[in-house]
Amino acid sequence: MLGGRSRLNPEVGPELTEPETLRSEDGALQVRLEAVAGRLRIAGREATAYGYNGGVPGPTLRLRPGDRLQIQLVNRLDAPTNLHVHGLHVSPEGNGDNVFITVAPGESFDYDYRLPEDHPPGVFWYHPHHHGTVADQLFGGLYGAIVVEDVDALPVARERVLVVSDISLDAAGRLRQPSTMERMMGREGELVLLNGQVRPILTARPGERERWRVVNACTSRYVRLRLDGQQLDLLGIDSGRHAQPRRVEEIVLAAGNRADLLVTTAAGTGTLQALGVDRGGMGGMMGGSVSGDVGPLATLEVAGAEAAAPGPVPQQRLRDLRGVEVAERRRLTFDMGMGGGMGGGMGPGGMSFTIDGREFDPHRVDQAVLVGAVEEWVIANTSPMAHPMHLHVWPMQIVAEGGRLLDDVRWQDVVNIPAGGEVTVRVAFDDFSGRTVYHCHILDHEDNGMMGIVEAGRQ
Ligand SMILES: [Cu+2]
Repeated sequence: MLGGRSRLNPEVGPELTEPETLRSEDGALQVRLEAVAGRLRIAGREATAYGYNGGVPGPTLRLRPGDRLQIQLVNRLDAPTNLHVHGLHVSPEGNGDNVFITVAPGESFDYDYRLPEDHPPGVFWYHPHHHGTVADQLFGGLYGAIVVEDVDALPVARERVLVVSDISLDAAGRLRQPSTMERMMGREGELVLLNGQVRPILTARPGERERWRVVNACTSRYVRLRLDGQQLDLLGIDSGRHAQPRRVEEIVLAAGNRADLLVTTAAGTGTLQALGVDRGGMGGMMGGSVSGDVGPLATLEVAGAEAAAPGPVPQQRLRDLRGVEVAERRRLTFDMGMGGGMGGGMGPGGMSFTIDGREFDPHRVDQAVLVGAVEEWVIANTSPMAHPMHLHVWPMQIVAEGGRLLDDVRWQDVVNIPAGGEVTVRVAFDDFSGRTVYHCHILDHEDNGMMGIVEAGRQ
């Protein structure tokens, strides 16, 4: 045995299972979510990890625009936690999507979210957001998917929710703690899971159109997904949509991104591959931080009688902020540095993780915006690693990458900012006032200070 380095021997190749689905009725969904630490089933084995309601992932919540979602979060962990509904356009105040709430061990909190009638459809997710322990709690198994359904359903044979996550478990199934270096780079788990399973099998008939809602719930890992031999059409990333589904060979998801995909099946066996993404490193000084090839994530077996051709996908209506007046322009700079600096250097290995030279301060408002304003933010990255920038509550329209204007409409709530690069986004601060955050979705970076506060106020 190799002691601490020996790993859980996963069960490989079971049939794909999906978490329990909890669906709204008559415009409302009430859910009790218990965050539990203990014995759970992961990769077909007993593990000692975290989960919501005893499962990894937690239940899938299915909503419609205009719904009210009430979640009673019960904390059965031995540390404080809370809940973030990633990507939902809901109020950040009070008992809404308020990341400043602390739910102590043994206590509970009642969240109450109201989705606007025009809330975009798509796939979203939930996970803890208690500053300082986000990476630990998410890596341990605390996440689940949220689907906001289309007003006009798309014609598909079936839908699947596919949550990609990673975790490191020792041979006894216990969580392995990350090293200082891993926290600096952003920890990546040794096991990459699909709905908590290793290389599950999916079955379909030829000619069927399936809808895959893929969530990258990894703590830091980026994934590049391919499904050779099958037809992939991308509806969009996060809550974004293309006017028409776009034929793709592969998709890249940074930590926190989701893909809404159509798969049109052809007879044979397809392998869903998760390939590597170079997200930079520490300039050769301390080795790279590449999200390496995972290999097969799932197997799709397509056999049987040919299905009837599915109906057409309706044209999607897109909002475009490129032609509107911009009320304010800002520049935000993500950086990493060795030690020193103003209040810096407190992160792993003496490294500081900053936005505009400052680490997160829960008592400081970094960006004051007006409700209803459209702003343009240039997000720059002067560090040698990529950082996926996430803004809560309001989605971002990417208008330029590296100063080059885009010729299509792209809305995301996690935007990858390449090492040494910059991306320009426009944000419409619609509907809600209050304080919330933007941060790096490599959650070790967030926990170590790469986060700022935006406050939307009324004039
Ligand atoms: Cu980062």
